[in-house]
Amino acid sequence: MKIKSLIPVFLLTLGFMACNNDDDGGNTVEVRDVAEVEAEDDAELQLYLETHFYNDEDFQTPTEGFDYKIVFDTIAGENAGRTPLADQVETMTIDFQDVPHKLYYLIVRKGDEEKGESPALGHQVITRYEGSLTNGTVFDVSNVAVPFNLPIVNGVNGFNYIFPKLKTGTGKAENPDGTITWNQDYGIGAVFVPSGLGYFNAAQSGIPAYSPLIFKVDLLTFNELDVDVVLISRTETASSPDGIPSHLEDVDGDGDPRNDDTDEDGIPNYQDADDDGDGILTEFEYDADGDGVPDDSDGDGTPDYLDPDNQIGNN
Ligand SMILES: [Ca+2]
Ligand SMILES: [Ca+2]
Ligand SMILES: [Ca+2]
Ligand SMILES: [Ca+2]
Repeated sequence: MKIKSLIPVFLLTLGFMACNNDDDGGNTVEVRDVAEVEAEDDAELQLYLETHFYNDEDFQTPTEGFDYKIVFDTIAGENAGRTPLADQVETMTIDFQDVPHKLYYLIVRKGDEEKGESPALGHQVITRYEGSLTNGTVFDVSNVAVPFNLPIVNGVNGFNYIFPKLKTGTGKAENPDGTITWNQDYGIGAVFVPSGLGYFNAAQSGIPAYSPLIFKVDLLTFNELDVDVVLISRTETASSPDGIPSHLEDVDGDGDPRNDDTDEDGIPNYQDADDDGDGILTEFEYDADGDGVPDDSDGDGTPDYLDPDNQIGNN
């Protein structure tokens, strides 16, 4: 009797937890039509951009102690004459499930024009950031520098695209107390992300399903990555870097290494330790003669590591 009566309670509890599970996996609600959601999100973002401004005057003439943080506010009252973000943002178009999505971004400070460099998808960026909803609610923030490996996979795809638009600054200085101060010339920007390039129908902690997202970022610096893996069983992989930085494994040069998969095995080259699938690891085919130039043994213009016809003993 006791056990029987416990079962429905147990099931009820599980059901409740599933409904309120807002941990990493997200709480997935009904999947809506992507184009329909995109249109709603774009309208919401446009409205936000038309009715809000940022503290551009503070950045133009910084007062002592200015923290170089972007502040958005509503155009109203004493701020009625401020320039709407809509007049200052630029756009790019990124597909989600074959539906073009408009991403709006704001360059507040590009970075150092002479010494600064722009990262690509494939780099690890070191950034401070803040993520919020269009109602201003902040769901995530880091005021200390943290690393993100680009491209972000299974996260906010829209977050990736602001960084290549910015440049780094001239570096940092260590203070007598051991803390770091970044020179005030690194890139600062924001990106306005439709939910299709965010979490779409998967609610997260502090983020309802189908929420457009806003991220403010500081691009402090970036590093090269080399993240290739080999399959050691059907479900397990082992790290096996191939010596080619991820951002240089963008074979078609479109700025995104996720769509370059020479052997079409579903693993893009930047994660695949054997790009052409010929059984010889890229690290042994790339520059076997060590002259710093990728080898092309049969001279057909396709380097050996991307050329399955061309392997040792098959020249
Ligand atoms: Ca690599
Ligand atoms: Ca590519
Ligand atoms: Ca592959
Ligand atoms: Ca190979």
